[in-house]
Amino acid sequence: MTTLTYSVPGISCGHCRTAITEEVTQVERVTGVEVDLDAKRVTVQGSDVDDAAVRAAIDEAGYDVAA
Ligand SMILES: [Cu+2]
Repeated sequence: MTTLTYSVPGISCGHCRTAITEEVTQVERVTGVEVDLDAKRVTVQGSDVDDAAVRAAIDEAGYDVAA
């Protein structure tokens, strides 16, 4: 089980949460996505999840990962 976290400053509302969740959920082997609106953080769980694929999915949703 892998847990990856990403800081995404552009997150501001429920729409952001929905957009990011929909994209990241489609990444292979991802079993859970949490978007924390206050912390502006995305937490991804799964088994052997590809970090680059998650970053690409967040980008696809229209958001930039801070680091
Ligand atoms: Cu929003």
